[in-house]
Amino acid sequence: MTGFGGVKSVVVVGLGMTGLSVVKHLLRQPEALIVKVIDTRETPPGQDQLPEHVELYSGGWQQDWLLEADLIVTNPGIALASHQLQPAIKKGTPVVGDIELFAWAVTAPVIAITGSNGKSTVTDLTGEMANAAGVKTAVGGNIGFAALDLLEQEAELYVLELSSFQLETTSSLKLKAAAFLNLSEDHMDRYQGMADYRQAKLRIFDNADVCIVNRDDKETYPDIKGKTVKSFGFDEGNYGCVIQNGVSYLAIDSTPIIAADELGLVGKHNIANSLVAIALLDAVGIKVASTLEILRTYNGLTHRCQVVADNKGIRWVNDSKATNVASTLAALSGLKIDGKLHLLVGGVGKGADFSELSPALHDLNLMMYCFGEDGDQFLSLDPRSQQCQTMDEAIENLFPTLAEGDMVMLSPACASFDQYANFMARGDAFTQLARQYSTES
Ligand code: UMA
Ligand code: ADP
Repeated sequence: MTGFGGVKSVVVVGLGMTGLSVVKHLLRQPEALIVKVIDTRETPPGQDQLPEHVELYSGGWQQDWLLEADLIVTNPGIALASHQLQPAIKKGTPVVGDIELFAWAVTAPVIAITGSNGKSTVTDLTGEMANAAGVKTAVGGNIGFAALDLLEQEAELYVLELSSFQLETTSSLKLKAAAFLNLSEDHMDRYQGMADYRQAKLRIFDNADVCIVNRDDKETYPDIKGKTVKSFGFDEGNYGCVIQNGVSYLAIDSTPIIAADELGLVGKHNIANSLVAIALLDAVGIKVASTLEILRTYNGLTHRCQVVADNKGIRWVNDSKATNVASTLAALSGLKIDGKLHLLVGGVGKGADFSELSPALHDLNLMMYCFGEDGDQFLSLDPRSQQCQTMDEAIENLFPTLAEGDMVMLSPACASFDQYANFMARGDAFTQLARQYSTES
């Protein structure tokens, strides 16, 4: 199935940003589709923007609607394995996501990025570089802008961040180039295990002309033979690093492109992220030389290791986007602090094993504050920890102990849904507290 042929009634499961974009897209179709929405939440986000003539059932499932539908479109937050979807699936009703609808509609070339960490950075950077090269590029997907809404922009190139959730319900997205950045434990409350999670991510390569993989993480390689594979890594090789006269350069096939020290982004993981952006653009024929200025000036997205206050030698760092163990590990690796690190962790753990953090914590002069639903799971990792109900309480406790050279960092290794609408709201709350307290110091 690659279009709406024969479809009369569509049920959208889950409203939010995705559901709204899907409804708008369905209503734009010439087929005069009958659209209904189900959301299991009592007051779904986006309800106020739903056109009046679209029926909404909220606070649970509506089996009759599902069984009568010709097509079901799910929000990425709804697992395909949800038992409530099974009767319709058994009946043969197709279940797709918003990215599949995007695939049916898009006419310009598409690039996509998946992985456990670094997706948003690579997606945004790639979009900025492509635009700088004069290609009108639209950026969206899991990064926080629904893919279907991008179609209104009539771009020459689309760059999509795709989550494993979105890939589960996508089967015909043709990609000029696709990157699988890395695989580390995340979303174990949704998947049976790592193999299951990896298979969802590997779907990005199903219809990709060029597959970009991580030489340091073999789990990112496609299982299927015969694919065009290009790789990135810190050694020489397709997209890699070379040292000339003692200077480390990012390189294509061992030809230096830009010195690592010239990058606007900091941290070893961002050398990898920059190499992926270069690889993706190279795959669609965009000359890297025309994008180098962006690599020099790009300094990242909000909520990712961002210094939000710096007063009297005390830095406050918002890394709210660190929603799993590997991203918090990346934030801790190579940290340079003269004083003490006050690390704020906790939230919804998604079934993760946090013990991998222990060695990284051990080497740091630190105090750890553990808050939220799964905050208690961090207490046993290091004796220098304290449990708090909320992030506000943690900051209230640590503030009187701060000294010059210290850093206060929110890098929670958890999702935010227990106490905040999303990671952005959590990061904004931290930023506000940081600015308020740092001017008091
Ligand atoms: N939910 C229900 N019942 C429903 C519908 C949703 O309980 O009927 C729950 C889901 O469990 C879900 C949560 O509500 O976890 C959030 O749903 P939402 O309505 O806020 O979703 P959208 O606004 O449509 O946002 C989604 C992505 N959210 C998820 O995949 C959970 C956004 O990624 C994405 O930016 C947006 O579509 C546009 O494409 C966010 C995310 O956290 C940033 N993604 C995960 C991640 O990056 O780890 C995958
Ligand atoms: P995602 O969209 O996959 O969540 P982001 O680009 O938003 O990724 O970065 C989230 C966090 O992950 C950052 O705050 C950083 O600490 C960490 N991170 C970024 N890039 C990488 C990478 N290539 N490898 C490991 N961790 C990374």
